[in-house]
Amino acid sequence: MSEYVPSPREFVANQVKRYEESNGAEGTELNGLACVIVTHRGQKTGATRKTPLMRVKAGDRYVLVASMGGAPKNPVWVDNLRAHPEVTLRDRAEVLEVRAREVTDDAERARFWMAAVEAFPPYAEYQTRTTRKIPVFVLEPR
Ligand code: F42
Repeated sequence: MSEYVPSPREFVANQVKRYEESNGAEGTELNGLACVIVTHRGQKTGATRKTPLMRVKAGDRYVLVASMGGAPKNPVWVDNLRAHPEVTLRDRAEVLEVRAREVTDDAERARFWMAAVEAFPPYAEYQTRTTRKIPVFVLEPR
């Protein structure tokens, strides 16, 4: 495992620290809604990166939404997952070794998008803020 480089966003780096140090007992929510931590590999630096995301499940699958608050550009973790889809997902005390697959089929995406908005309603508003089609990934067993 390459060196972990924390997010330059202090709030994000702190949440990852609390979440992992408490083995998923603390730092697991944002505004009272559940979060997960995705550990992935930097596609430029090869560094280990850890990104908190809202916890979205569709059936037994986890779904990742690259909303970035509806910003015009994708978060760069999207580049990492596209280059290195083998990631680790932490959901509280559970840690899963999975593979991220970007969802391109419209019907499949609509199903996952519905689950995402149900889990975190602001996603719907974020999508109205940008012409960027917010990337959606589904995590599958390796
Ligand atoms: N972001 C979302 O997009 N969706 C969510 O559901 C979400 C939920 C959430 C909950 C709690 C919380 O604290 C944060 C949450 N966020 C959510 C924000 C999320 O954690 C990320 O901070 C945000 O999505 C931005 O991701 P980012 O990967 O763009 O992060 C930037 C700030 C970053 O870390 N940049 C680094 C830097 O030094 O500027 C580089 C990181 C990196 O991966 N570099 C790659 C490398 O090789 O090391 C190269 C990447 C490239 O292609 O440039």
